[in-house]
Amino acid sequence: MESAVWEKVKDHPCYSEEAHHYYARMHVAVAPACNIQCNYCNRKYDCANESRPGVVSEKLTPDQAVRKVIAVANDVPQLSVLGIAGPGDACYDWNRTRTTFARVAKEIPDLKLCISTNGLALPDHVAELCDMNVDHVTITINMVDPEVGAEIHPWIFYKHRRYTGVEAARILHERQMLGLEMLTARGILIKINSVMIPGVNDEHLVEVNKWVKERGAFLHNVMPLISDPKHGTHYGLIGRRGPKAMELKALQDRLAGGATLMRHCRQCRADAVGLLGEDRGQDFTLDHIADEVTYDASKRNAYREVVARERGDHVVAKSEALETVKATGSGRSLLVAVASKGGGRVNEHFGHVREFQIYEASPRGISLVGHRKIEQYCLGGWGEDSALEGALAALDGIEVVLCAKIGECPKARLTAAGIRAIDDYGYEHIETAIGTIYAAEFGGGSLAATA
Ligand code: CLF
Ligand code: SF4
Repeated sequence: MESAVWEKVKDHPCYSEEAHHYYARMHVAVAPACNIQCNYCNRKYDCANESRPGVVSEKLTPDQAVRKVIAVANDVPQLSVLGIAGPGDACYDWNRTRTTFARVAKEIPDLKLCISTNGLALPDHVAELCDMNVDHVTITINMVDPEVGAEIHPWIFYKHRRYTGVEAARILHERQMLGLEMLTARGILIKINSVMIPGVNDEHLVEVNKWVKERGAFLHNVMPLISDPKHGTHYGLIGRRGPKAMELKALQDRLAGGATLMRHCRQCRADAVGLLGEDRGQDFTLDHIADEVTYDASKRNAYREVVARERGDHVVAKSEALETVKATGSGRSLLVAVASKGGGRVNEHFGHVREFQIYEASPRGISLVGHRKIEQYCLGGWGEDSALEGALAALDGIEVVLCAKIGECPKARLTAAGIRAIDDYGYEHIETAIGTIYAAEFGGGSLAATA
């Protein structure tokens, strides 16, 4: 990667898989209005228990948003990016987006600014995005064929008119491509988000991947449709299902070699705060924030120094682990579910896991290929049997679970399901642990202990 590009992505948890172990994002829900309808979206208000895009607990004015950003920056040293990602469209609700960014940039100049948009209004704001030093823009592109698009986006509102069906999808498509080309020509890094909707665009996303690669997209993030009748979305209500974890992985594997894939997305809420995969949004609702807040850079600065050292060690550990894997001479791949709460280490107890990071080890590398959410197994000292059943279902296709600690009972249940639970590498770098296990499995190395 060119050094100028690395400088832009090295602290961005979404644009760099490595950075996501160390750095956090926050979203402020300042842009509630939207100019299109997606069949997977219901901009529901006040539902704190759901984690999916478009859902927020409170919408903010730009003034409130600035206070919140300062409060989070003072308290969450990992914070490196401010994103505006709904619950509507950041480019359509432009005045609120622009005002918020301008005010935050004045208070905390080193915070990266990031937006997510459906692309319809994007070309109108490219010049201002460049002026505001926005280096990262996400465009949600689910189709390049308007016939497919009409099944996903029933209407758009454009130039004071409502359009429907294929005509609407054609306009949306043209505006998305125009915005993408304008931004890449100006050196802004573009991530494309695509929602994988089985039976609608799953096959078609191969074509989308080609188009966005040809137009210079930096990353392509294929996310699973989240669909449930309780969400009140069109797809939820008609019973359109999301893809299974292994179906998503199969499509992502097919796309390897095309536009570079992002595989660590957590489909954040529009008011998410914290490392990807954790959400501290409820700690920073307005009732937790003082009326007057002043930015104090000390915690963030101290944290950056620690991360710089940690990252150096991590790079060495990764390269040694890859050598260990290659030295086995095996061509096999191994899927491992890792319990981690950050820092790139195996540092979470099995009973506390809410999501596993999924790694694939093979002679090509040891890479994060996804995550699986589960219900927390241990609550208040007791293991919940139903949660364990859910975890077993979520671990479909996984051969090894790596965690800092696991009790005898869940370990035995995992073993009975054909999954080995290993807790001998607690607080090790993830790649070091996986490399050692891989060598023991396929290369005759010795393993500290296995279930
Ligand atoms: Fe937010 Fe999106 Fe910026 Fe990241 S999220 S606006 S690029 S700062 Fe990241 Fe969350 Fe996935 Fe988005 S994990 S949903 S990709
Ligand atoms: Fe919802 Fe975003 Fe689609 Fe608008 S563009 S309908 S906010 S998912």
